[in-house]
Amino acid sequence: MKLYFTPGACSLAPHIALRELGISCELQKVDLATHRTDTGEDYYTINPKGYVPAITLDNGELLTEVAVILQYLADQKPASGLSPRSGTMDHYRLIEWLNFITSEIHKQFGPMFNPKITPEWKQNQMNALGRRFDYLSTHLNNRNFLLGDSFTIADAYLFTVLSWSGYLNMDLGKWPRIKDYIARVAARPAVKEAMREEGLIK
Ligand SMILES: N[C@@H](CCC(=O)N[C@@H](CS)C(=O)NCC(=O)O)C(=O)O
Repeated sequence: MKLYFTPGACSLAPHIALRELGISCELQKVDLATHRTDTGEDYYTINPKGYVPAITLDNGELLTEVAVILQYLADQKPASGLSPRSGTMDHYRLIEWLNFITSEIHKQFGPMFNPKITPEWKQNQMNALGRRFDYLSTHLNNRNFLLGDSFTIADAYLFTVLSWSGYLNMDLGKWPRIKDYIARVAARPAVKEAMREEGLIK
């Protein structure tokens, strides 16, 4: 298996999941500015969507979309508990979170990295994210992780997108529970390993 990633991008979520699951996987870095891998390949020839993450499976198939890759990885080690058993209410909750993170948080962050963003647009995005953070903060009131006491693939994804608040110098002071959550996930050995490997921490 090979994971195509860009340091600190949403591909960090499957990278964390791989580490948490103890699945060995080749890593291939992609430069999103040039859409070339660090071995010089045109990334569009590998993933026509042009974005990370993508994984190539041992049978040569390509799988994309963070939320789907995460579920695929967790299904390789069902006993890990990184995803509740299919058909249970907890599993639907997990999917509910994955969809919320991808559409309501991940994609609201995107424009914040656009160098052409206007102050008004930025404020709009910040307001939208702020409403999501309010919701998250209430949810995390009495829980260590999204589904309760156990870390799941949804936490790998949520942590990854929330970590972008650091690069953007966003003030999370209004949401201390979110700051605590980020610190809690960041302290996990597998998360540290993945971040170290991507050169995000020493
Ligand atoms: N729908 C995709 C979105 C992935 C995505 O937004 N990837 C970003 C990095 S976080 C990217 O590669 N952007 C560069 C591009 O679109 O060319 C998913 O959920 O995997």
